[in-house]
Amino acid sequence: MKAVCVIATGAGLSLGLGLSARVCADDEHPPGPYAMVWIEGGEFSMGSERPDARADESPVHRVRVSGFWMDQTEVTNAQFREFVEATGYVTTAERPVDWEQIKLQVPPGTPKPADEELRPSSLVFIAPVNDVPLDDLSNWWVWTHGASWRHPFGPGSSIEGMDAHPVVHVSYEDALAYCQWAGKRLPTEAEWEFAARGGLDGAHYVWGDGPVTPERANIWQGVFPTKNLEEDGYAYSSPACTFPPNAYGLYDMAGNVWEWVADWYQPELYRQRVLALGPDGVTADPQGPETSLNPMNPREPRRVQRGGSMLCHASYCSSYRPSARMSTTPDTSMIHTGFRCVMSKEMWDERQAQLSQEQLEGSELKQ
Ligand SMILES: [Ca+2]
Ligand SMILES: [Ca+2]
Repeated sequence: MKAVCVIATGAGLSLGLGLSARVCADDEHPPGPYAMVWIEGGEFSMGSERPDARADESPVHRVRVSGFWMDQTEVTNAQFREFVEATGYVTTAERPVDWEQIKLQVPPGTPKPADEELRPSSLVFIAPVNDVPLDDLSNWWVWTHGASWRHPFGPGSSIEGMDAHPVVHVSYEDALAYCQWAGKRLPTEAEWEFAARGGLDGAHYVWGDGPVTPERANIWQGVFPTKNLEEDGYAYSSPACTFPPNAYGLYDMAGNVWEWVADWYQPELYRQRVLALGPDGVTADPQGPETSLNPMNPREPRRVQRGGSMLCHASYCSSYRPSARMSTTPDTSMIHTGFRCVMSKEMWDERQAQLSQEQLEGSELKQ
């Protein structure tokens, strides 16, 4: 199979086949949606019980997913800009914090922060100068007024020249809005892990069981969080298609930016599946639980993110493993968080029918 990476410079919706930019060419499969890869469905072992896996990744159990199209890369700044210009969408990070929403997630009686603190903001990673305790994230996450997808480090910073980088500082709500506009959806957690594994069932990493090297993914080398050696060339995000794809032709399924998936987070999910179906049972096309369960704070619902980021290091989270699960509140935006979309065959067929109809109506108007 010959696959060519696409650095998507637009959503490519006007012609459906993405003729406005370089397109993923794959000489074995028919043309599909712009810059997307067909993932043939199948059955796989979801989760991990290896020593570095966390409790929420086990037990390993069998899951089957139906086929779907998946974005070849994380959604880029150029693609997200096209969406914003078409719709006028304002991201969560660009809006003032909604205290009425936040107060439902914090202990009753928590005083309202000063208006100053509720200004539009997002979380920026700043490496501390000296060693700090690893159990306090506030040592490196800085609530930065004016930080957003357009200004990743706050006012004064920009994404000029970064069209091919993944969009960051997007909330779950933002990711959902983009996918809906593009006629797509977020992948389920099972779809994401199936695709990330690239057919290497049970492997430790998306490239197999070989070691983690700076050539394979944009993660963190050095000592987290104080010293990033940048042996892979990047302290923060890297452009799409910089690192090799997995066996399905998908880029950055390990590292670069975290990717929102559709599901609510429940740490006991896999145990519940095995309890329901037995150890040999196969869960088919799981859509995730109905609600979130966050034992750390039941008032704070969380969605799942997958794939790890440029900030992941073996000593801290090693979340670039395909089974690793992260949970985050849907309104959170951070400098290492983005997403990619998927499209079911039905959605693609519907999209093509819609485009054909629009072209037909256009040609009738010209007559
Ligand atoms: Ca890096
Ligand atoms: Ca990623």
